[in-house]
Amino acid sequence: MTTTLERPPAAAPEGPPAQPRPALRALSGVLAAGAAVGVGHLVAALTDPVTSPVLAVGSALIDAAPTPAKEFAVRTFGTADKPILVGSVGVVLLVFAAVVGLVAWRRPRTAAVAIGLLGVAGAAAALTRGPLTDVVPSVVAGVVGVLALQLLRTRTLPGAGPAAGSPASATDAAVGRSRRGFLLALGGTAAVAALAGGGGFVVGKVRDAGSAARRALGLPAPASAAAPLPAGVQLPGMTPFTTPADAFYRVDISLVTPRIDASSWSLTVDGMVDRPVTLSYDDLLALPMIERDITLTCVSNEVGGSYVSTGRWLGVPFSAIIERVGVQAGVDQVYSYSADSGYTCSTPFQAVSDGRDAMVVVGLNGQPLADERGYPARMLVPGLFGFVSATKWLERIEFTTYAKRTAYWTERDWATDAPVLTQSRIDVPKSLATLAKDKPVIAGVAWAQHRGIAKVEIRIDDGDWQETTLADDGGIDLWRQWSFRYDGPAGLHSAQVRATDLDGETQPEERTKVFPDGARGWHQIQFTAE
Ligand SMILES: Nc1nc2c(c(=O)[nH]1)N[C@H]1C(S)=C(S)[C@@H](COP(=O)(O)O)O[C@H]1N2
Ligand SMILES: [Mo]
Repeated sequence: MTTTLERPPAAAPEGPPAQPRPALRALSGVLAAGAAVGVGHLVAALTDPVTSPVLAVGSALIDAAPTPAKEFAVRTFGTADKPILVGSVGVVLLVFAAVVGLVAWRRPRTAAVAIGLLGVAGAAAALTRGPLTDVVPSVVAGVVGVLALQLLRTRTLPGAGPAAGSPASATDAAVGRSRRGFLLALGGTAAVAALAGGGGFVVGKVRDAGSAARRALGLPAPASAAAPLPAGVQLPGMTPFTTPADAFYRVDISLVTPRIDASSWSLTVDGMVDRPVTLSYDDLLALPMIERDITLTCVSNEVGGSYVSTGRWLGVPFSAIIERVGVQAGVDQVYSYSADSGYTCSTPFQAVSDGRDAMVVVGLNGQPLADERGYPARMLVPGLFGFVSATKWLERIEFTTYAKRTAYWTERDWATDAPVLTQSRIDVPKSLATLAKDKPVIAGVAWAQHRGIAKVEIRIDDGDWQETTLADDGGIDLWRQWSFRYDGPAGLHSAQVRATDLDGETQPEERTKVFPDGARGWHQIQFTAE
């Protein structure tokens, strides 16, 4: 009896259930997903920022992509193009959410499952890099998404659009009410998305400011200071000999810059050693330091590329660490662990024990390392590409063997043994630029760390190779600037450059890709002589 009376009189069973226009449905899906991601982001900001759902998925993609699409992945993801990756994940999410919104009124259960699956995807992604607790932001996001969509959907169901032929005046008021309710719910969902997402952003900024304050503490003076630098080539547009810290190239797999608290950080040195040790930041700073100018290069540097920089590094020499722990016979690999992203790295033991300036770095260009550069400490080994030597956010060094441990990039089929290749680059003029008549100088840099540059040659059009003038030498671990006075005819020309290292090896002409052990080939530009 009561049941029949409670049924709404006219509206229900005939025809399809009422639903908002497609644009509003799609918007509902997008806003529900937005609220989900926003709340997830806030929860992550308060715990561990990289567990934010979209970032967790992006990070998992970085790890997963290289095997099927190695070069592309590293060029696109393993490098500075992180916003592209995050943006792509965002676009996919947006489209997915819009489609979910479109079907939500007809297939509410499917839609709820689909939104929930987004949370599951985020949680699964977070688990690939972190502990079980890392799933929390994504799980919360999934729940928020399902609830938000449910709320929006139920706000419109009672006759949002009058069925064809129904008496308009009777339903108009109800329609107006439910439309207002729906729009209010839409606005509320949007507000949750914006406030939570914005809150997460602000929390992140506050954390950054905190880590900057800690950093102001300063560093000890080196026991062994760097030699004075050569004067270098002074030309407008020329690459400075020392790269300013904020202009240094950056390559890593960390989607969110790690912010490590040095006061609770420590570095463990263990493995096949007599006296394993764990050093606090203060312990590390108390050891005698060396300061050296060293050029660092990435294996992903394309011919003519910019993944090469030079800095004045301050750190503890590996020789001191090796002596302190007593490395045992049979060790052939230094296996280093990053505190972030599960990143690991293989370095030949020989390269840190043959007398070169391999070190655990704490400072760059007179300042403590910046967060993106590996604060509180990182490794650096002259003569090796960064991916086999320069672990940032260093937390453990294990002396071991290649038979026992395999590094992050080795698992993704990059070379295990990767000394830097000899490379050279034309920096002035820029390609397609004009060479001024009053100062027709072509110039650039060349590097072959730990072998040294013997000569740099240039070829104009199809002419003979001519030797350029090398700037003063800073040592074999540093790049070398070169310059060349152009006295040829006016008009459009090409210039090619090639370097020869002190072992007598000249860069080969044949181009190779960066995968698996670095790009070969000659850099070439076109320019117009006035
Ligand atoms: N923890 C961590 N360290 C890392 C990496 C990384 O992805 N994670 N990338 C390496 C690579 S490939 C290079 S080339 C150098 C780059 O150092 P930079 O970003 O300070 O220039 O860092 C190395 N150290
Ligand atoms: Mo690299």
